[in-house]
Amino acid sequence: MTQDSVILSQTRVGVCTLTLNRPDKLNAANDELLLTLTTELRRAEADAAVRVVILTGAGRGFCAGQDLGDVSGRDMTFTEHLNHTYNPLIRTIRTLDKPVISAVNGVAAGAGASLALAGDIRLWAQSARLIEIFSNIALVPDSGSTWFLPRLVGYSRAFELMAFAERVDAETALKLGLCEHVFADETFMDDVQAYAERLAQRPANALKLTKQALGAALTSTLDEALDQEAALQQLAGDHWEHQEGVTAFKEKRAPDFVRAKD
Ligand code: LHQ
Repeated sequence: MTQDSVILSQTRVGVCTLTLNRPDKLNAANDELLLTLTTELRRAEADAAVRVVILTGAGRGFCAGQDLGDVSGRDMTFTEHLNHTYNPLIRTIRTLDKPVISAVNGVAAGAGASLALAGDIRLWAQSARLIEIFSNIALVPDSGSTWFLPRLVGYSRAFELMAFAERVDAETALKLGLCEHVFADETFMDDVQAYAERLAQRPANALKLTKQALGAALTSTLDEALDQEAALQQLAGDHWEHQEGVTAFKEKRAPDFVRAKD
């Protein structure tokens, strides 16, 4: 992977940062970017040295959605295009067995807004903006926006944001629950890295199972969620991490979920 790659990858202290790298176009997505990002996510999942993944953008944008210069003349329908590129990417993020942080450094528009919402945790720079911009070009929100947004802000607010393609600034995003934290632009990636390193110290197996349980619970009944919790708790309880947590508690010390082994 070179500095020219559409996706840059760097792993430090258990944290893999994947950077969308088409800064001249605010990281607007073409097929190469979307397919490479999906491959890199799978690579990070398979790499035992990686415990947390960060998605961010190079330059002043996070992702301006579909590259509008790259759609004309393509031999795929809209449906085929989504099924080939965006949908596998969103599914990969949501099912990856490691936490994914969307580090929204700048404008996130269209499918880029969906990508910003898809992370398990969303961290924003002060100057970041989210725009469900699809209706400006008379399209339907895609890449998961119709699923993510109403769950976060409710149906009517989601509809309004989509209908008017309103710009949501960082302060509003925090209030609406579109992000968990906002950091200063000047120190953004340092703050994100520090947050991710803290997350990387947490019990990886338990977080993997928590992600699975929450993902399933979003579309299940209470009965189904209770059954799912009971099954996943067995997997967590049988893991060495649980033993380490209990032992550390009894010994009145901090647990070591990274180096402790069974
Ligand atoms: C861009 C783009 C861009 C190319 C900025 N493409 N160059 C759609 C179709 C098919 C199937 C799958 O699903 C989808 C889903 C979608 O994502 S639809 C939504 C597509 N995205 C948009 O409509 C956003 C278009 N961009 C904008 O409205 C603005 O650029 C925003 C509001 C994002 C940012 O505005 P500014 O901060 O004022 O930046 P800018 O407009 O000056 O952009 C900087 C450069 O980036 C500029 O190039 P230039 O050569 O003039 O400096 C833009 O042309 C380029 N760029 N977005 N999506």
